Amino acid sequence: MGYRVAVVGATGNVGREVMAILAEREFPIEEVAAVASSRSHGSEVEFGETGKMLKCKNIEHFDWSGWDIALFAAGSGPAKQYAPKAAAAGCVVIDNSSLYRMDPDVPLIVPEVNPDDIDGYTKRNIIANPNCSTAQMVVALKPLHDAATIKRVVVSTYQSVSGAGKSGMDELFEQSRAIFVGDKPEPETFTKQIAFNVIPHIDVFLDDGSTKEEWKMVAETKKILDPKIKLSATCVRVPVFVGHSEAINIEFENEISAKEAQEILREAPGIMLVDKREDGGYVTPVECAGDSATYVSRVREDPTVDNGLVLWCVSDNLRKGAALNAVQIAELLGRKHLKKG
Ligand code: 11C
Repeated sequence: MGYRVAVVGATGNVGREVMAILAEREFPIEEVAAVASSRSHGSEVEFGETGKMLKCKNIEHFDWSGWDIALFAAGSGPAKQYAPKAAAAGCVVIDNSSLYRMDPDVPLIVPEVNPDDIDGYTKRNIIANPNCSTAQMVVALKPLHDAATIKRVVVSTYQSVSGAGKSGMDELFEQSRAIFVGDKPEPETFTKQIAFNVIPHIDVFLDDGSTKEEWKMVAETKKILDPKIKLSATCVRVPVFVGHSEAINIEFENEISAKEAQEILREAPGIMLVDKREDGGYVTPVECAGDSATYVSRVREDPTVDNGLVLWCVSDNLRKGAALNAVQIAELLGRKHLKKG
């Protein structure tokens, strides 16, 4: 016996990945619906690589009653309009947008980090999925925090264009092509040229000079991992199609050596340690794309602070940063609360 699962935003980058991961992980499904805006009405999406084609249902007329779980990957607008309707009809919403993340009545979950927080989902029948750059970072930080208590984190991100959706990927491709053929690259999705460039700006600017992406990393880490952790982030868009990278400096309360950290990370759930201290003995985004793990490389001590470590963390932002984490939340929900069969 399985679940009736609706995937909302099924035609987008993350929605397609949700379909692929549900199929790949053999999530127990009785029925799956591809739900999308009226723009995608009539189009078809494949359920993973099963060959099973699903005709998109129009979200405006979708009847949520009888559906167990809705995985929303459609952005804040549809989440605001339709998630409460789905939740009121008894369908548990797992939302990938930023809309509900900081709502005290909505658990914000990374299953490897704070699985028990999911128990609070009944207050609104909504569970939030974190921002991609936060998700991979907290997976790496959690086991180290358990071992030596993190005081402060300074993180610089190198975020791929797929974080900005299909239009971001198209823009990188088109600008690269334009430069090769001698045309002028026109920025549209991004504020400046992204091909052969980097842009220190993701999401809107806030009054204090930081960006919302940077604020999200601070606020979400506190909610998921520990409100006492101080964090400073600089988020940068780079000309990579898939895979976010992060250089993370960590200051601990207690002593921890690089070797101890490597041993801890080698055993940690969701982490793949690739740290050979030789040419190529680390992971880059190209190798992590399409993979489920959060990779950690270049673990070393930072002698400029007491109990400091530095590491490099890479993950597929569409998977652990979005679709995979959402499906893992659905699995956790099934195990803890919505048992079937
Ligand atoms: C990016 N991290 O790379 C963003 C995308 O809050 O879910 C995801 C935004 C979010 O542009």
